[in-house]
Amino acid sequence: MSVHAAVDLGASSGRVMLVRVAGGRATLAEAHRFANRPVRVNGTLHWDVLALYQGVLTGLRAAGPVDSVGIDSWAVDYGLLDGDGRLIGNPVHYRDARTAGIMEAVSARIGAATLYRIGGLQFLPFNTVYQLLAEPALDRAHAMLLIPDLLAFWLTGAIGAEATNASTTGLYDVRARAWSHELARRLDLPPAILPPLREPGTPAGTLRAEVAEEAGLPGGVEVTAVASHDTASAVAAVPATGDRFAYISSGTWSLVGLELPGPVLTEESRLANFTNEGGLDGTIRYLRNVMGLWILQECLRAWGEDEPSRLPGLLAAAGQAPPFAALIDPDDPAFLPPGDMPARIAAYCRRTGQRPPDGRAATVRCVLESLALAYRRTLRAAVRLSGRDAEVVHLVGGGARNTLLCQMTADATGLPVIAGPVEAAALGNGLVQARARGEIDDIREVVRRGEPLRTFHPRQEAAWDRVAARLPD
Ligand code: ADP
Ligand code: LRH
Repeated sequence: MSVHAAVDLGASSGRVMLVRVAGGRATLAEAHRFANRPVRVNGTLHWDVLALYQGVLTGLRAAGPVDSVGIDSWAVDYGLLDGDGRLIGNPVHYRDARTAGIMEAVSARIGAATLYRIGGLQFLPFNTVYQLLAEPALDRAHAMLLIPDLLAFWLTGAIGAEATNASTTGLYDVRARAWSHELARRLDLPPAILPPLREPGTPAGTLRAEVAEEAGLPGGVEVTAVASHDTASAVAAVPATGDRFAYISSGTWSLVGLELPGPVLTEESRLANFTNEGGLDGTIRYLRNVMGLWILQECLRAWGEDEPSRLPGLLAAAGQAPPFAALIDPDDPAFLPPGDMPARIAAYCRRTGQRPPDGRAATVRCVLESLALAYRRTLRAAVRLSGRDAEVVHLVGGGARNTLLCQMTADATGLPVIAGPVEAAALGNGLVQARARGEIDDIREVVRRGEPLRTFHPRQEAAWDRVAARLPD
C-alpha cells in the first residue's frame, strides 16, 4: 500500500490529489483545489506563481502523510533563476502578447522545416523558445525552469528539467531525446540555462526541512519526477487497451491525437501543424492543440456565469438549442487571448457570412459543435498522417463531465467515445509515483479497474458528415 500526493496545475485550477494504491487498485481523493487566476500587471499577463506555490503547500498539509509527491502542470511556461537561485521576474502567461511576430521571424531565420525536423512541434506562438526570445532578463539567467520544475526546486532545492515537459519547449531534439544545444546557440540563447534532463519515474529531490515543516510533513519525503507535462500525465492514465485508440485530453485546451512509438516528422505533418511531444516511457504524443473549452470558459466569464454551479443549466439549454445554427473554427487565432469571446464569436460568424448565435444557449451550442467538428478533423488527420488507425476515442479531463460534448464527439467522429477519468492528469501523476516504487506495473490496467467510465455510441452520423463536408479540411 502506498499514498502519493499528485499536484496537478491546470490553466483554470490547481489541485492536490491523494492517490492511494493497494492490491493493484487506486483511489483518488481531492485534498485541496484552488483557482489559478492570471494577473495582468503593467500590461503583461502573468501567472500568480506564489499563489500556486502556496496552494501546493496548503494541499500537501491537507493531504497528510504521503510516500512521495509529484508535480505536473500546463506546458511551455517557465521561471528564470539567477546565479543565487532567485526567481528573476514573475513567470509570464503563454497567452500574453509578448511573442507576437517572433515565431514567424525564427522560422524565417532557421527555416520552419529545420525547426520541425529537430523539435517536431506544432507551431504555436507561445512555445518556450519564442518566449525566451522575448525575454528582457536573459543575460542574468542561470537556469530556465518549467513551472513544475520550478515548484519542485522550491520544494527540494534540486534543479532539473523533466523530459516530457522539456519536449514542449522547441529546444528539445525529439529524436535524440536531449536538449538541442545547437539550436539554442543558433538562436543566441545560452545553452547553459537548460538544466539536466530527468525522466518520469526518477527522483527529483527530497522535501527541504523547512518546506516539510510548513507543509506539516516529515522531512525527506521524495519528490518524484512524474510526466510533468499535464497532458503527458493525462495520456498515461487513458484507460486504453492495445494501441488502436485516439485520445482527447479535454480541459482548458483540447489535445487531440494518438500515442505512437516514434515521431512523425514528414512535410505533410509539419504543414498540418501536428506536434510530437514526449510521453511516458519514450512514447510520442502525436497530437494537435485544439483551442478547447477555453472558449466556453471565456464566454461564461463575459456573461458573469463562471460559477461552476451555472454550467449544467447552460449545457442543458444548449442541448435544446437548434443544431448547426452557426459554426466557428476554434483554432482561429482570434480566440487565443483572453477577452470578450461572445463578441469574437459573433464577429467570426459575420465575417464568414453566418448569422451570429442568438443568445447564450445558442452560443454554447455553437462552441461545442465547433469543438466536436474540430475533434473529427484533427483525429482523421492524425490517423492519415501517422498510418495508425483508431477504433475508439478516450476523452479525459474536465470535458468528460460534459455529456453533450461527449455525445457530439461520438457523433462527429463516428467512433465510440469512452469518457473518463475526469482527473486523468492527477491519476497519471500519482500512478507514475506508485510504479516508481514498484507498487504497480501497468498504469492503464489500474485505471481501467478503478475508474467509472461512460461510453457514448455514435448517432446521427449522416447529419455530422453533411455539416463536415461543408467545412474546409
Ligand atoms: P484544466 O486542467 O485545463 O484546468 P480541467 O480538466 O479541470 O481543465 O477541465 C475544466 C473544464 O471542465 C471546464 O472548462 C468545464 O468546461 C469542464 N467542466 C467542469 N465541470 C463540469 C461539469 N459539471 N459539467 C460539464 N463540464 C464541466
Ligand atoms: C494543457 C497544456 C497543453 C499545452 C498548453 C500550454 O494544459 O499543457 O498541452 O499546449 O497547456
